[in-house]
Amino acid sequence: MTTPPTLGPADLARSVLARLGVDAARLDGGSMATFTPVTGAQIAALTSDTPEAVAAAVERAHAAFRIWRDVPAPRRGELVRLFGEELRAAKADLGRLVSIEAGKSPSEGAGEVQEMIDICDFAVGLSRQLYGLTIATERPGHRMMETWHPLGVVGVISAFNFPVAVWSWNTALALVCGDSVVWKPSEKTPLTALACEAILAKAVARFGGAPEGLSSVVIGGADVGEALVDNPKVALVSATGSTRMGRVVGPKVAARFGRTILELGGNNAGIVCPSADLDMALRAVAFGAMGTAGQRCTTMRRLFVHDDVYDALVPRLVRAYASVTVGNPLESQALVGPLIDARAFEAMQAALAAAKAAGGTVHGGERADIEGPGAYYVRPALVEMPEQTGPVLEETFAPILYVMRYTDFDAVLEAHNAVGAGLSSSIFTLDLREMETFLSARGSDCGIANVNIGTSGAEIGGAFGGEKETGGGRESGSDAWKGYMRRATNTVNYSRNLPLAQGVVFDID
Ligand code: UN1
Repeated sequence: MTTPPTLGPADLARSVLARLGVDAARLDGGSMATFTPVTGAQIAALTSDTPEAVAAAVERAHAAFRIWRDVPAPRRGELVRLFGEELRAAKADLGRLVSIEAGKSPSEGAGEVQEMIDICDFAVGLSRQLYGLTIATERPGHRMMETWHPLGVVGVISAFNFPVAVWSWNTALALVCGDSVVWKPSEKTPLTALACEAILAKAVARFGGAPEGLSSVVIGGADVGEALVDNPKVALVSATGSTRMGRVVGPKVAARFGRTILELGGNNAGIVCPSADLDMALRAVAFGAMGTAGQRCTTMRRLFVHDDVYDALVPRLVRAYASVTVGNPLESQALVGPLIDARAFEAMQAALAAAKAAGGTVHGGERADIEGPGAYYVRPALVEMPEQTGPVLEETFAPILYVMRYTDFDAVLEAHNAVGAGLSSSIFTLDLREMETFLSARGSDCGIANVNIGTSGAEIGGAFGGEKETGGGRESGSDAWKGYMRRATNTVNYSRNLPLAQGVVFDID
């Protein structure tokens, strides 16, 4: 057991913010109240930025970009290296603040900050590897190549559930790529954003000479987000949130020919095959479905279990659901913390009612009386469904796992892919044919397809994102950096002739 802190979460948040260098004067007097889901208590009342203030931040970011793009990329990487150092020093405090503001367990709060450190390390290496191709040309005495150039201002819109990591994935890459950043955090988690701003400011001060306005935070609701999305000087909008949000943001940015990286909803599934290691599947499903109180984009929401192993696995899962610890993440070792707010609770209850109406058998899902009426703790719900209908087809951002039987492998692949979202997926099997088929062109249609691990908890080294209604964007590792740069194809003629491509003749006297 950890020793209960003497301060309530609101006071604890304020002391952490002060330690991280956030000016206390910013926390009061505004009309944007922020709460901790841990107890429901108010922490702060921030002042929202106006759309004019957002425009001014974009102007400053654009001016900063024009300077930053000329700084050599490895030198830009040095700023990110320093940021990684500052994050290491701030890990405990920032992780704690994530737990207070988003309700994550201490281990998940710290894990989120670790993702930030990891992406910084990745981006530092990348700052010396922004490689372009050289390409064989059809013309003698010519050279063809690709060069990658900084893109401009990146607008980052992030969600409450990964309040700091997703920003860092974007920002660490954007900075080494020569871009500037304006960040609109979720209105549910602005304090962790202010903390990140303060931590980055320490790295900027040590770096010396970074242009003013290189990375900034704008606070507010939909109007603030819209001001970013509509601003033609924002070259790339990287937005994480619901598919509904993406349906608004995507067309708006496309209408001005801006670029987007959309990381939207997921309806991630696991398939447990007859040969699966059931002990392993049990643990993986438990973490994937109940971890972070079911509030990850990558949370496992559907589980298909083969008829042969259903009765060996599902009753054990039901017992794990009944015994998992739910509680105040600041004062206990509970694995499952609170839902973010009342709306999340209502959405969960509505989905469970719909599942029941569709013939589902619900285990768990009731509200847990922890920390009084302003906090929304629930028992995670496992729902045995006769088929994939109704709420099973939708993402409900809460800990609900719909479990279904299957008998035919091809049919289960069809069912797996028969939802709108396409983020993450996993299969539990020791059968090579099943595994390879799942990973093949006719297998999982998701951006992430795993074998013998769950759907969540991706490392930063891979490209993160998904297909279909998940939006198609990719962030963090692999070559996701290309989304933050513009590509130029260059053909250089070092001969004394001017041969035209495709053998075209155009002779003038
Ligand atoms: C998200 O939920 O928005 O794979 C991101 C994971 C984390 C990131 C999730 N690395 O679960």
